[in-house]
Amino acid sequence: MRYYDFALAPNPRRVNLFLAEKGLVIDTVEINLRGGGQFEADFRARNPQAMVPCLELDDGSVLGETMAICRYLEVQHPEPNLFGRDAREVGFIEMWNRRAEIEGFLPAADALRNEGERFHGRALAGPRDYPQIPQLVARGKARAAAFLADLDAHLAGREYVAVERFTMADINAWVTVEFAARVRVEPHAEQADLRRWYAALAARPAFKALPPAPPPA
Ligand SMILES: N[C@@H](CCC(=O)N[C@@H](CS)C(=O)NCC(=O)O)C(=O)O
Repeated sequence: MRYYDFALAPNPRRVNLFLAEKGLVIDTVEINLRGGGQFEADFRARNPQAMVPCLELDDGSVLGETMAICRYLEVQHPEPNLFGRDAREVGFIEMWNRRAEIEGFLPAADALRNEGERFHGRALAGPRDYPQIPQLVARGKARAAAFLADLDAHLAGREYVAVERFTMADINAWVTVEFAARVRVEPHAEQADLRRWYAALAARPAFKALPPAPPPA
């Protein structure tokens, strides 16, 4: 099994936190997205999606998608459980995984990739080029800010996002908040519950071991 990573990019960071929380160490190849490593022939032959993270299994097949990779590994390494032990946990963890990704992470990605030269013609990750749509920058920031506000309200009186213990939903929401900072959407001073939760997770060994995220664009 071989894991293809780029430790600065937000989707691999979700997998990296999952691996660290599980205490898993996997043979890892760093694909330098800033140098176009995702388009090199060898990597594209393995993964025509030209994205990281992905996991090459021992039979040579390649599993893409952050959540699919984490779910695959959770089945192989069930403890500590991060995706739910019963129907209630599974349901709420899945709900917050999807909310974090759809309402926070993807809007922040819209804001990042539809502005500036760096992603000119590359408004979406993947093998196809798409032009930027500048109007998506403001909308993406507004939606990411709304996600942070909703998360702050939800966290009042709660230690963790989905259930009464640390789960994958915390990883997804935390990386979403970290990623939103790259487009200068950050928790407000008065969002005390969001700040408390974010700081508590940042103090966990797995989070402390993560290399710092890139500064705001
Ligand atoms: N839906 C995929 C998205 C993966 C993705 O967007 N990866 C980015 C890094 S965060 C990438 O590989 N970008 C390559 C590019 O921009 O060309 C997942 O959840 O894993």
